[in-house]
Amino acid sequence: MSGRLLLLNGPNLNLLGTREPGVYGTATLADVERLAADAASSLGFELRAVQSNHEGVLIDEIHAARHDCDGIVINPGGLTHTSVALRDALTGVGLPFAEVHISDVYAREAFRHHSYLDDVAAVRVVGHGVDGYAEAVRELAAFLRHRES
Ligand code: CA2
Repeated sequence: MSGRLLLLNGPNLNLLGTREPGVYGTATLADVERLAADAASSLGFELRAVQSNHEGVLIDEIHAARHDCDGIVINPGGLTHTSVALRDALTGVGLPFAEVHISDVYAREAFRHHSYLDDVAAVRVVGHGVDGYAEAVRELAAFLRHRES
């Protein structure tokens, strides 16, 4: 199967590789986008990568994806734990999506344990570091392939 995936990174993920290496590692956002694009291309998918610190921009990108993407890989950052609007955008467009978290949110503060997306995500990869993005791409591609057959 060939197709296109949207990779969305939410607030503060532009800081990857510059601070908190003990929690998020040393890879930069550019490294993450490259590794996800490589994983996608090895499976015959193109990948468009967008990072934004603004909830509305992320929602606009999700809406636009319904015209040209087959699925979405998203690390919503802190919006994971707060945003009904992001959930509504994802369920509204109806594209299958993978929720990724670099850190193990369940081993951190209690406010990170709740996700507004966990019950509607097709795939979840939590706490596998930045390699989790490649894993999410592979699992989402497998989900799409299985759905097509
Ligand atoms: O583990 C993850 O990927 C998170 O989605 C990252 C969010 C956090 O709010 C979630 O609970 C878990 C925060 C992203 C902030 O990223 C930074 C990276 C480097 C330095 C500072 C922040």
